[in-house]
Amino acid sequence: MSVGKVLGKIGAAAALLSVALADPAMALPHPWQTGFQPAVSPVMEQIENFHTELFWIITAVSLFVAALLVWIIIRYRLATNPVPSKVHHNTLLEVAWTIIPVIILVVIAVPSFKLLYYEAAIPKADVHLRAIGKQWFWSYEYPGADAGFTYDSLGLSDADAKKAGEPRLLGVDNVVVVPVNKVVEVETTGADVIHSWAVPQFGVKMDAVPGRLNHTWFKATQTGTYYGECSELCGARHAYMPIEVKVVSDADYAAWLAGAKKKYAAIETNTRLAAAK
Ligand SMILES: [Cu+2]
Repeated sequence: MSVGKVLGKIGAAAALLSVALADPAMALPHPWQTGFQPAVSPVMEQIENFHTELFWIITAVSLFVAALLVWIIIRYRLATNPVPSKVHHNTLLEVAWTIIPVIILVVIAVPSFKLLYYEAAIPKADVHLRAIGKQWFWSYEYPGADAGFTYDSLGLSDADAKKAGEPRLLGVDNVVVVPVNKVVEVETTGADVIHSWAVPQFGVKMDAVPGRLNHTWFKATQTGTYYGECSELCGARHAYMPIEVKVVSDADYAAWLAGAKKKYAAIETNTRLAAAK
């Protein structure tokens, strides 16, 4: 490969990266990505903050242990310390290396539990969505008097994704549509085996278990298209049941809802929840 070609590739990658960083709604995973995709919900923002806090604590502990190790290797090597110490008790030291890790664990536990409870306490929902995992696609239900329809959402083939301008293995035929800045309560269940409904930018990952109805929530703070994957190994085509969520304005949501009621009303579904058997 010529130098020009390599530079061209680097330029293209940098352009892709700058687009991804500038616009969370365009933030698809990209090669060499090490951080999260940009947060688009309050839960994901808090997950990121917690992750950053943990990162610094872990870094400090690792550097301290590594430095101690290097110091001991050098200071107490055979050449400088030919007669090993026979000391086998030091109460102060033992109390210190018990208490200090306990304090570090408590410092980690407090924000961890706060976040856990924040995720678990579902605020009053504006929109209810049911995601039913099936081998190997998702069915969605918009329950309630103002909606009341069901549809299947299948991953696109490579050729169809290309035609539709959708990313490979992430685009679907019938997307989930939700309004921006509204609390969406998601109920998940499985119709056959365990699946998991996950959208990283919302900080959502909830198992879809046959015979159970699990609850989670998100509030998307920016319009755009967000992607996820089934995140529980569910069989041969586990990697081919993506999730695509379009976050739109209230007006666009109302328009979509009206159209979806008509579009999906005529479709006979064979949704059979294990929970309802
Ligand atoms: Cu699955």
